[in-house]
Amino acid sequence: MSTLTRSPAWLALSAHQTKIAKRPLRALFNEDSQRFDKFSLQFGDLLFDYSKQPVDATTVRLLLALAEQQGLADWITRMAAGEKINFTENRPVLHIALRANTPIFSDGKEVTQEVKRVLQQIEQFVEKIHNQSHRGYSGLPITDIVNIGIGGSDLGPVMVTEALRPYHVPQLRVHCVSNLDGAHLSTTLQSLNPATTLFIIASKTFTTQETLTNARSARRWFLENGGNEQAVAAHFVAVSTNREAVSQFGINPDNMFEFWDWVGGRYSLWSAIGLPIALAVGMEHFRSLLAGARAMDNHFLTAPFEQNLPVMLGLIGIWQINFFHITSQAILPYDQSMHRFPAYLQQLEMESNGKHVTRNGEAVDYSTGVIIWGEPGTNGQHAFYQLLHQGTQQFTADFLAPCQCHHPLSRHHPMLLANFFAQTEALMRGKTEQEVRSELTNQNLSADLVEYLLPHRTFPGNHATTSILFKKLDPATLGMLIALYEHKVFVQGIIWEINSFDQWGVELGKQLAGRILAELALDKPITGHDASTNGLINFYRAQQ
Ligand code: G6Q
Repeated sequence: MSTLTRSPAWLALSAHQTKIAKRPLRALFNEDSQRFDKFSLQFGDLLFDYSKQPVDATTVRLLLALAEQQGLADWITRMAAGEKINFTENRPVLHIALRANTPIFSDGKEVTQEVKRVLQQIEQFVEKIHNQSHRGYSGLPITDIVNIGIGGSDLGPVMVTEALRPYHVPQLRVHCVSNLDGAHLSTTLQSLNPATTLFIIASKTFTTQETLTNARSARRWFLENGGNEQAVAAHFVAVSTNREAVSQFGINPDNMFEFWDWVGGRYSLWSAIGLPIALAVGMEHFRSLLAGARAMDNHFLTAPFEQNLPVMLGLIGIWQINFFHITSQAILPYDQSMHRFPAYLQQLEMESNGKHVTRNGEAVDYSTGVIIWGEPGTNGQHAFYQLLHQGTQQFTADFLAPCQCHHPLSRHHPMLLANFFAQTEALMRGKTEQEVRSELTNQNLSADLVEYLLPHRTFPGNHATTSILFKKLDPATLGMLIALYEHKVFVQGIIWEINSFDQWGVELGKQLAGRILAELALDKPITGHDASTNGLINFYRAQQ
C-alpha cells in the first residue's frame, strides 16, 4: 500500500465516502435549500457549479485537507518559480510564462523576454498576411493557411480556431492536417491553390514522422502544381524548438517561429504553435485569449483553495475517481463551436495524468487519470445518453455552455440550454417507481400495463455532474476555460504524486512503427512477431 492511501487525509475521505454514498443527490438537495450557493463558485464571467456532485461541507473540508497534506500550495509556487518539476525530462513547466505580463525566470533567464520577442514576430507576420504585403509566388495574396502538426501541435489550433469561428477574419481560411492517412492531406489540398496557400509546419521536435511525412508531401504538391524552390520560402514557415532540423528540412530558419522545451506540447497553443489561431482571428483576439488564460493563472496562483476554481475542479475529480471509483468522464459542451473541446481535453488530461508510477518510481495503488470522451449536446442526447440515464456504468460529466450565443436563430439557444439544464437535473434526480406509476396511470393505461412498463421506465438517477456556464464564448473566456482545465490537471497530478508533464507513451508510439514499416517492404513472409501481428502484416501484404 502506498503512503498516500494510508495517509490521514485519504483515510478520512474513504471513511466519509461510505457515509455520504448512502445519501443520494436528491436527498442532499432536499436537505439543504442553500446547496447551490454553498457549492458553486464564480470567477469573472464563469460559473462553476459542483452542487450536483456528492459533496457536503465535510467533503470540501476533507478534500482541502488532502490538498494541504500533498503540499499543493508549495508545488504551485515551484511551478511558477520555473523549477524543473518535469524531472524525467529535466525541464521546467512554464506555459504560464506564455501569457504572463510580469517577468518569469528559469535558470536565471527571464523567459518572458523571449516570449515577448516571438509574440512580436508573430504579430508582424500576421500583419503582413492580413494586409497582404506578404504574397505568394505569383503576386496573389495568401487566402489559405494549412497547419501541419499532430498531437499538441495540432489539437490546440484545431480546437481554438473552431471555437472562435465567429471571430475569424473573412479573407483567410485555416485548415489543419494531422493524420498520417494520406486522405487528410489530399482532401485538404483538393480545393487549394498553391499560389495562395501558406503551410505552417508545426513540430516541437521536428522529428515526428506523421508531420514530416505530411510536410514533405505538401512541398511536393506545391512544387508539382506551379510552385518552385525559390518560392518555398514565401509558402512554408515552421514552428519548432529545433532550428537545425527545420533548416535540414529546407525551411529557412528566418521563417521559423521559435518556442522552448519548457513548453509541453499539449500546453503549447499559447506559444507560436498558436500561429494559425493568430492568423485566423487576428492578433487582438489572440492577445485576448492569452489575457483570459492569464486571469485564470492569477486566480489559480492567489485565490484561497476553497474559492479556487481549478483547485476545486481538480479535487472533485479526485473525489469521483479515487473514492467513487469512476473510470469515465464525459465532456459535454452545449455549444457546437466547441466540438473539438472534448478531444482537446482528452489529450490534456489523459496524456498528462495517464501515469502508473509516482515521482519516486513506485507503482501507484490508486487510479490516476480517467477516460475522457464527449460530444457536443444535444447530439449526444440522441446517441449515448441512454447509457448515462439507464445503463450500469459509473461516470461523471462536465456540462459546459455559454449564456449568450453567436448565432441567435429564433429560439435555438434557449432550447439548447433548456436541454442542458433538464439533462443535469434528470441525471441527478432520476425517476422513481412512484413517479413513473403516477405518470403512466395519468395516461389511462391499464394497471397491468403500468406494472409491466414500470421497471423499463424508471431511472436510477444519482448521477453526479458538474456544470460550467459562461457569458459568451469569446477569446478571453475560452482562454480562461482552457487554463482552468490545465490547472485542474496540475492539481490532480500533485495529489497523485505523479509527473503530469512527460509522455513516454507517446514517445513509444514514435519508435514502434519503424521496424514494421521496414518489414512491409520485404518480399518474404514475416515471422518475427507474435502470431497475431505476423498474421495481420502478412494479410496486409497479400492485399497489395
Ligand atoms: C504533447 C505530446 C505530443 C506531441 C506530438 C507532436 O504534449 O508531447 O502530443 O505534441 O507528439 O510532437 P511534435 O510537436 O514534436 O511534432
